[in-house]
Amino acid sequence: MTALTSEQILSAIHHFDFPGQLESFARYGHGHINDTYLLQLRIGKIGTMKVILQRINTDIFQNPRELMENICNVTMWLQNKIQKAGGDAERETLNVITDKQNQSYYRDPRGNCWRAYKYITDACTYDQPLNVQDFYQSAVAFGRFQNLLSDYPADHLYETIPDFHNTLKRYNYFEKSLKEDKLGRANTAVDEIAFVKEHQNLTTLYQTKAGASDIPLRVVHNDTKLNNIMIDNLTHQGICIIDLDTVMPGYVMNDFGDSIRFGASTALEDETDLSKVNLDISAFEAYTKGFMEQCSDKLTELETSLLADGARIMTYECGMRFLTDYLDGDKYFRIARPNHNLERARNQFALLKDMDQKIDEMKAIVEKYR
Ligand code: ADP
Ligand code: GN1
Ligand code: MG
Repeated sequence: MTALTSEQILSAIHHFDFPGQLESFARYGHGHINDTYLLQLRIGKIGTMKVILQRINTDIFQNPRELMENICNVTMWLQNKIQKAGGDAERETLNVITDKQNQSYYRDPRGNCWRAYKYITDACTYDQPLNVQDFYQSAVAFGRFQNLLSDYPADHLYETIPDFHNTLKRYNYFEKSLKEDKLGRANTAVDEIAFVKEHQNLTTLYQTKAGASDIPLRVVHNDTKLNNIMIDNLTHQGICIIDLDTVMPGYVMNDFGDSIRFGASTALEDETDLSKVNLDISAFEAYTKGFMEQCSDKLTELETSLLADGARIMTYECGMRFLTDYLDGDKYFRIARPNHNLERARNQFALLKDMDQKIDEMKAIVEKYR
């Protein structure tokens, strides 16, 4: 995506009917995909209000109309259920703010697509859990999210990124990038490339253990990392699941696994000292407990038996995606420094190595909460 100027951002802001006067706007959050801004508005003399404005990454989400239709439908569904349960639909799910034409997003003359959300108040996102109890709470929230969408008609959702968690296709694409090696970077990632090849069996592990049709396709989030959940500042409960761009039919093991990949690591995804990167087994147990309490009754035996493998598969796939993007010239994930994607890949592979050591223990923990 091309860089944005302040004038372009201001012009986009003026196409939305936000209340009050704009006081400031600034880049916000640590997402790798969209451009997120926090807007501060002044209402009258003493009131203030915050709004989230995002430029949708249309290199990745190529059909913003379908993307926003998914998000509007899913958030309306959640708002209904939350209200029926006596909850606060303003805080417990995203709320889209339409533009002045009452559209769910605004396309500017350059083709940039903008959307706005009500700001979730009194809550934060974290790149690492503060403690095991908070991580447990995030599992409860993701398990509940799974539950609330369990009867959502999957065929009403567009596939916003085709084959998003098709690990085998991701592998094939990795091989293609490696063969092309457009930037001549392959010789700087020899060990990482070998690691991906050695773990190739993970690309079809679900299918090896089960017939493809035995694993149910469910409406899942598909990007369940900890910084996609707002944690309430006071209660420390997971109050709202955000980043709904990839809500589509998928496997529940991947949602479970991606949360573990990100939140049960002893280090940040960006950590370069690999001696610090391990699977925190007590965090794994806390997450498993919270998730299973919320939705174990909905899962088949097969799904439950594959949850721990889901963590290995998501870690492998994510590392492979970072490495592929490094080979491709950093076109997908936002980077902050050269080699960032290679470093991220190394981090994921260090984590996977530790998971490989601990997989029996992980499976025993899942059994305990079955
Ligand atoms: P990306 O797809 O780039 O990860 P996200 O939708 O996850 O974008 O947003 C990036 C960050 O912005 C989140 O991690 C969160 O900190 C913040 N954020 C997004 N939506 C909201 C919201 N409605 N209220 C408060 N913070 C938000
Ligand atoms: C991206 O959008 P964000 O930052 O929450 C990516 C995920 C990766 C993750 C790795 C749409 O998530 O698939 O697992 O980075 N999202 C998309 O941190 O590709
Ligand atoms: Mg995000």
